[in-house]
Amino acid sequence: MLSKVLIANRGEIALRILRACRELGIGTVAAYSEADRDQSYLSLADQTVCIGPAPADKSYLNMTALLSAADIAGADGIHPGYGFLSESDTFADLVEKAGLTFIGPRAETIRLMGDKISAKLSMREAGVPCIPDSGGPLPDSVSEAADIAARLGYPIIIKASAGGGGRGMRVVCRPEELAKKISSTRQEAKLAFADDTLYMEKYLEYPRHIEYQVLGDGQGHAIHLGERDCSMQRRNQKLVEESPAPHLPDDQRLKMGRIVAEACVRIGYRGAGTFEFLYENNEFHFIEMNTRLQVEHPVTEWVTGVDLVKQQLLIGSGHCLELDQSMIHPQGHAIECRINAEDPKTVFPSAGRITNFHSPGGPGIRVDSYMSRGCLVPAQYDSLVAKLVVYGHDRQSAIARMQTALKEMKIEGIKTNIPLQQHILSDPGYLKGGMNIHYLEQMLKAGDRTV
Ligand code: MV4
Repeated sequence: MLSKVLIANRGEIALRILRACRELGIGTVAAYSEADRDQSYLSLADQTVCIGPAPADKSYLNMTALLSAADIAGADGIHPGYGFLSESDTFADLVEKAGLTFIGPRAETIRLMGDKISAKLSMREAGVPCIPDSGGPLPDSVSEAADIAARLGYPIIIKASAGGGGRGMRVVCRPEELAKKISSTRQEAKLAFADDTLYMEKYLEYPRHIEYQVLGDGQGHAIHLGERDCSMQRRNQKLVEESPAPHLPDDQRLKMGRIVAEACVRIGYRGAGTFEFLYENNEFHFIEMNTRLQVEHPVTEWVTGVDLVKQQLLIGSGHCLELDQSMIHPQGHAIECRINAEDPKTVFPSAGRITNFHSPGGPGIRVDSYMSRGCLVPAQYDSLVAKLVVYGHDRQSAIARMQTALKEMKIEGIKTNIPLQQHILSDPGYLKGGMNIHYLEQMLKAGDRTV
């Protein structure tokens, strides 16, 4: 077993990882920036190390500082959480070269999936259904690109191969727009990712975003833990996630799970991962794989009963997967609302001191948060301050619980999106379930409200 893990992250996910380590008897080193020095979760760690000033590039993204901290503290593993360095193949490489364990996939797997063209090629080869695309990098010649677009049929979407998560993409509806949009996407990709490789896909207009959770041990075993519906999003920010995905036929749900687990075995996947799909006209289309733990992992934990962070730590310790597919039987329904520190009208981040915090409780309620009364929500980082997760024996009872919990939750001193979450949880479309990725933005526009 790993003996001491450095947590290269902050906030609720640092706390989540601390708790899992303690349960397994693994020592903990919490890395923190100057902006987080007074956070209460740090007191749960065996050791703490300041890794630099507030700006993320000087602290949570500072590979050298994190590696020195791990060295000084005597850690033998590093958990990157999500965001920050969690999908950096360079960091994973450096960690392993320093003789430590990176808790995540091998650096080559991160690299393979980070390049969206190679990710799709390898997944298509492994039998995962993908959206029709250019089959490789988009050629420099505009007329050749136009031929590919014509073959796919408009509308098409141009994406940066080094992008992902919604960055560096353009939808093209008519051939006249193609040349201009290719060149602007190329420019943006070069600037943002220092790589202007592009690819083209058929654009799906009204898909749902459904993703599959997987675990692999890199030793020939892999399982899936069902799916999550993450279609309730605004500006590429997920707001509500749930498992199982509403109105998805069971045979299809299971078939896609078998396909992704098999694909993980094929590529020797190690650790926790997520297959992102667009689901339209009763069909799944793979778009990307995330090679890390995700924000919304608790909904999967609740319906499957599997502690995903503990599994990551066991796999990182070199254990074979202790679970097999026959042990996974998702039950009931779980929903997560992301609670963000932001102005509900402008969606502008709202930092400051928490003057009062009341967390809801009772059966079927889980709150993952680093907040306490008097704590500081720094302006430098992601605005997520809490995840409110509920469980019910079915979707309807989970929704009732979430409505009650949202009313009970109190966060004072900063602005939050709790009013927006209450609005969503009483919206007829949400209550029906199965809305597409554009639904929320349309609903907010139609209601002429910005909360
Ligand atoms: C797409 C698409 C439609 N067609 N690809 C945006 C995030 C990134 N992970 C992929 N994205 C999309 N790719 C094709 N071929 C629509 C989106 C998309 C989206 C996807 C998932 C969740 C929210 C989204 C919001 C806008 C666009």
